[in-house]
Amino acid sequence: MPVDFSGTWNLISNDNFEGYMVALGIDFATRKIAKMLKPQKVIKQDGDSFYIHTTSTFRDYSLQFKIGEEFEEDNKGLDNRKCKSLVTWENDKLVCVQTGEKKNRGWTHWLEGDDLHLELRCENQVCKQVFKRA
Ligand code: ECB
Repeated sequence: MPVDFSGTWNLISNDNFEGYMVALGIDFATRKIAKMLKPQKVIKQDGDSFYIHTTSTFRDYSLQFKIGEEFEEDNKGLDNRKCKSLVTWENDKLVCVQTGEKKNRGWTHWLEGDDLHLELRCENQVCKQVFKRA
């Protein structure tokens, strides 16, 4: 059985989100608000097609992609920088490389027990988020 990330997920931990946001050049006032948030992720997966909607009381972000198909990502409401993104499978992990102005930008999703894990990378910063099923 292939991995299925589908579901509604609530953030339970968020390590070094501050460092990740600083690396992305997010201003102090926005960081202060953003780090208080407990975002929810809704993931809809149909084979290799994904829809990921991250919602919070402050801002929302949605993304649609297919594995192996590069797409333009606008990061609207986040750092607003455009990049070219490509998501691939690495065993049961979903790995996104975001090529653009920022070096070493990307993220990885995987399941561990009943939890959804997300590592967000930018330059030399790594943010680690864990979500539980809603
Ligand atoms: C959308 C909820 C967070 C809103 C934070 C608002 C301002 C901070 C600005 C930039 C910080 C950069 C990223 C925020 C962290 C999470 C949002 C989605 C991260 C992401 O790319 O998730 C992927 C993988 O699930 C799908 O888009």
